[in-house]
Amino acid sequence: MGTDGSCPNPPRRERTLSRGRFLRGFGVAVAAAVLGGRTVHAGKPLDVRKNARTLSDAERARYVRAVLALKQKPSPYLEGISSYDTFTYWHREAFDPQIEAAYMGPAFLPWHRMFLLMFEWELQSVEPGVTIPYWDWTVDRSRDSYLWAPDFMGGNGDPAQNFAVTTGPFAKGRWELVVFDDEDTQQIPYLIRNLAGFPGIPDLPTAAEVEQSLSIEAYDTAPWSQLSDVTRSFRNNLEGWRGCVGHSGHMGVSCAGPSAMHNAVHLWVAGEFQFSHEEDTPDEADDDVTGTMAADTSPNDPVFWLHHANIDRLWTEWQRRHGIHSYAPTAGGPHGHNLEDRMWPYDTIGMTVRPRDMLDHRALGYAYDSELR
Ligand code: CU1
Repeated sequence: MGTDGSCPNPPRRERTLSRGRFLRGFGVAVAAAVLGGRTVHAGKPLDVRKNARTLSDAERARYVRAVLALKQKPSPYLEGISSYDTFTYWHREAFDPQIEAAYMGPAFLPWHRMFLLMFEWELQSVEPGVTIPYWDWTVDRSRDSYLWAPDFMGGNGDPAQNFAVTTGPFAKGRWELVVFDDEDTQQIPYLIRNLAGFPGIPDLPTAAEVEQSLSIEAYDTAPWSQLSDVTRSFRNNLEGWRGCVGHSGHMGVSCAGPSAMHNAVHLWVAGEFQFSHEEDTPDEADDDVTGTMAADTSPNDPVFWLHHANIDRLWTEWQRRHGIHSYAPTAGGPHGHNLEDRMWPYDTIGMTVRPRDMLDHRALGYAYDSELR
């Protein structure tokens, strides 16, 4: 985890061995061409994703109910795991150095667009009509925001309990984490948050930073990674890598940070702290621990979806200004990141999902309230 203050999801690590162990338990249960059936929305009104701060009490309750239900619902895609945890699992595996499907490259935005859409379909399977709300962190930027209320995402972690979240629907004892990072030796089965407690990230990104990001003309630039020039690559600017050096491709990129934009939001929520063991022995020093949102398994924290809905919304705004079909590259990017490449894991469940298929969000059946005003 990003204890060096640079990256919420540190690049390049070896996890192939234990990944195999994890996979064996699941197997692929369903191979359905889901996208083909779901993208045809002719005549159907658009699903509207709303600013979370505008939800009524009933809408907030319905959203929370849907999320909780997915933790009980068996996965339609993988055996032996809940619908909810399927997404956490896919997200973690996307960091496999052999896969690199979701971050640190041009597909960051289209990959997550599909990820959110599939999560939304699952939500709608238990609560028809529900949509993922978005968290505009340029406006709702305090630790006292409505977001952290006990009827929504639940509160900050309790410092007396190693920053366990103890309030709200996703509190310790009510919301159990089961998918962990392979390198996570502690495997703490509850949410951890230390809001605004990450070194170097006291505040969430500002509206001015968002505006700067949206003004960048090119979607992305070579070398199509964390190394892409953040003054010229909208994607890398928004993803939030800063001060990265090294070689693109496998191994060898390190980022001095400080993280910005998307990455910074992950770290701001997660925070960092010293985990205190109940019975410390002299040879067992306290470890530096980061919160749930800093891990490869960050979807374990349900605020992940609200954050990424906002990121997706910012992409729609960039597309409105710079052209909906602006995407790069068509070739020369990492596998899975070129316009026509099939993206993992969707290809493993019989779906053909390419960045090209993700460009027009309205054709996918949804819009944001901010673009309909
Ligand atoms: Cu993210």
